[in-house]
Amino acid sequence: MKAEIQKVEALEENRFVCVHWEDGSESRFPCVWLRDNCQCPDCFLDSAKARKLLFEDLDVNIVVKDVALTDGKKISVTWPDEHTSEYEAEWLKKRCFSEEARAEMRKDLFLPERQYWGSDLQLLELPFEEVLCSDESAYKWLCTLKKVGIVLLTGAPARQGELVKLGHRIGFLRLTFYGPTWQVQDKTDANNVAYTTGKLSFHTDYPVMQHPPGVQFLHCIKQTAAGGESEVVDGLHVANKLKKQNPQAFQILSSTAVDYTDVGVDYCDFAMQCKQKIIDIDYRGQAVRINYNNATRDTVLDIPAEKVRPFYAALKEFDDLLNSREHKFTYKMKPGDIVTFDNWRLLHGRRSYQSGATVTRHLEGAYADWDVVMSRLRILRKRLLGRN
Ligand code: OGA
Ligand code: NM2
Ligand code: ZN
Ligand code: ZN
Repeated sequence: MKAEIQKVEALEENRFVCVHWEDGSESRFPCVWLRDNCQCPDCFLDSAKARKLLFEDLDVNIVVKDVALTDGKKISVTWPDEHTSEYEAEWLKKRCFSEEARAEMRKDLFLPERQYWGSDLQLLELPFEEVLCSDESAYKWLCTLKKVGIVLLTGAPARQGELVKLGHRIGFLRLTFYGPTWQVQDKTDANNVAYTTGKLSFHTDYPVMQHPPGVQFLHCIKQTAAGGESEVVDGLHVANKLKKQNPQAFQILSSTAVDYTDVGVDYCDFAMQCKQKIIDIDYRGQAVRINYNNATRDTVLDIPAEKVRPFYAALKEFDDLLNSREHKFTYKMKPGDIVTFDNWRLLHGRRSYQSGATVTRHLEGAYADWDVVMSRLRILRKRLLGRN
């Protein structure tokens, strides 16, 4: 981006600074924001890229005393107390308050674009080893994970401990009561339905946490001959469909707080309780996260009796849509496969399989937080494309 300033002036009783760009467009910057974001060493700690200026020292009614253009690349502002601030053209352009500039910045920072899918999913496969050693591959992995919600890594050694390497690749894994990583296999006195040979219907993991893990990794170490197939569905896509098809059901699922419970011992003893909406929505009413695990949904249901059946009916509609042939994608993991997916967006399940005298199926699982994954994605992007 090459931003050049043609002219700068103070407007509206010096409460705004207006920058006229060479392409004829203009940006208006409120003075209080400019003063707040002075980049001088007194106001800003460059080594931490953080504000030193204290809020109690900020006058929210501040106006500029003087503003001037220093070549085409910088503006200089003098404040009533003679403090001066300099702002670079490119820095200002990115922070322009116009709707378009803010949308652009939002896109850059959060990559909100989603590609919805159903049974037609084109599941991206990347070699595990490449993701570990090549920045291009790791970047492609994380971008697709964000946009599509699922990526399959292939060819990993079929042994425990490989997910820890993936954790190091992004930064670190998310510890939960099931341990830093956890072993999905048939266990006696299982402390979770996942640790049996039973079918797992579509669910998100850990809705019993206030902040459920954003990303899940499942590494197939051993696969059973019959059964044990995996299923995934794009939960946000299906939630959008439900909203169109049955707005009332969507309204119920996005406003009813459902109790979840998980009590037991694993990494240590735990007694988890949480209230979650099955469909979380943002301020515009858009579905942003699914919190649904039928196994850990509590017997306690803290809603008035007359709302109970309508709630179940709404959930049935959603569940039916999730399970419809056009929405779900089925595959079977092979030893060495690592499926990585967005646990806020996808629901996943597995078909039942036969129990045996010895372990016939073994997956190692782990969680990561979206904050950590997005942080790694931004660093890789900067390294590869030279932009933030
Ligand atoms: C789980 C899970 C999937 C599988 O452990 O939560 O969804 O294929 N496992 O066993
Ligand atoms: N495991 C697989 O919500 C859940 O209980 C999901 C979690 C046991 C770590 C299962
Ligand atoms: Zn300053
Ligand atoms: Zn699961």
